[in-house]
Amino acid sequence: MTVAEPYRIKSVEPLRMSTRAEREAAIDRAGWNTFLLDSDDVYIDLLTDSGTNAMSDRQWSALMLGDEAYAGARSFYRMRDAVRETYGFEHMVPTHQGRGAEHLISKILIKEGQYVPGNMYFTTTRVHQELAGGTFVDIIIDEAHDSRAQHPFKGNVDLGKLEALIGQVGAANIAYVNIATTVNMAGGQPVSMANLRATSELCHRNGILLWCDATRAVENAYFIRQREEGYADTPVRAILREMMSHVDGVTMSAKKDALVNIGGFLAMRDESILQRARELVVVYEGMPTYGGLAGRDMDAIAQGLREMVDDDYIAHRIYQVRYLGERLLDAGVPIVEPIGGHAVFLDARRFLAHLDQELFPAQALAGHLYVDSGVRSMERGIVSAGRDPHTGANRKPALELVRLTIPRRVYTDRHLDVVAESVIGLHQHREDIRGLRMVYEPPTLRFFTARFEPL
Ligand code: PM9
Repeated sequence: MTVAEPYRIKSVEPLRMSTRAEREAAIDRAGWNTFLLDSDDVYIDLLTDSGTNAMSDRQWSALMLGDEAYAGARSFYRMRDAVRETYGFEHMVPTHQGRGAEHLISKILIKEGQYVPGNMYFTTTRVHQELAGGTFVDIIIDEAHDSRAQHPFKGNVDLGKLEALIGQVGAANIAYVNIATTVNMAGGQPVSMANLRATSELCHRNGILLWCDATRAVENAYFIRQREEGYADTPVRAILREMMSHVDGVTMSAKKDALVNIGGFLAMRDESILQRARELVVVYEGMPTYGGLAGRDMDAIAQGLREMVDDDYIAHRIYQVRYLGERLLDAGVPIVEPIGGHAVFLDARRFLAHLDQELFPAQALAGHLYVDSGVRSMERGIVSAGRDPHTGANRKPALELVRLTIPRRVYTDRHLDVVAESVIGLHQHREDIRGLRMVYEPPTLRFFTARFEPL
């Protein structure tokens, strides 16, 4: 059944079309890194769903209510109340974006030498854990590393892996367990409620805190409604509250689920963690009542938090991602299955089977997609995985992906048809695509600014 947009368009932003010659020059200038392209040179921007959302008329109105007082702004209390209502956490500290919250929680909970298990790494999350002296350990189920495995909850924690780690290093050496919902690097794959509950029981039985990356938890809640027995008639807002009842706190990038362009927060139940967060936020972000955000940003978030749990909104959001994924699957293009919540992930290993992973197949494919049609995507493979901080060797993830990320409420299905046609065309001529050589590599989070040359 077709699911139409549950909104209509009130304001539009013109898009610039470019020629192939212009795009060839632009990708060379950008060192074959789509992060380094200018927005003006991009036609359809599927780099990320982060901060690229279209706000509603109510959010734009909420901006005008922003209280820009340095301390104790009304906007802070409205955001705190919306966090209490949607997630159920008593305490909240705003941050400029998600990694600000990751920085704070890593500093608060990690002692040098401790382990931080999680259901697959995320780039910024892991770097903050490592900078705080921790070591990330992957405890996601094996199916998550296989783009073809059909599992309804590929984001699930493998409880056996977590138990084995606790047995091996001892609960005291585990700083906390961090569970992501949905799992970005696995292809936007959800965690089931049963798995969240069981992980929570295992952690708490061993006196270990369970933290959650709630960046895309609403999308996860919708998958629970669709796929997990007993939730078909439960509103997404109630599923989200139940999910959050199993964890001790969250880091959140409001730039995704919360339908805004900037912002984040750390939320929790425990007052002593709140106290530490308030002490640190003034050093790194700003006062505990603004944490790097303007009052108007906090008001836009407060309104976005209420819109994100609207059942019609989230049903259409997931439908639109599936629409693109199914077009590609029908044409035989290899993608991560099941289709995820925020993006369709091309499997560059199978797409470009003639290229070794050291030749950066996903990075090359993202570059060629841009040259072909002006569509900007993102590498999520060997470049994103970076190097092991202890050995200096390249990490070689099983998943070598190109992410076609759909911003919320921004593009129509016709835009996605253009994307699909370009990807399908490239797939038909895939043998022509050659690898890349990295010519500049920054020390951390290299995918943002590394430069490449075609071989
Ligand atoms: N995610 C994304 O495009 C933005 C930049 S990183 C390539 O997917 C999770 C699951 C994220 C995330 C950002 C952050 C950090 C934390 N967790 O970007 O700092 O997907 O707001 O959030 C990006 P911030």
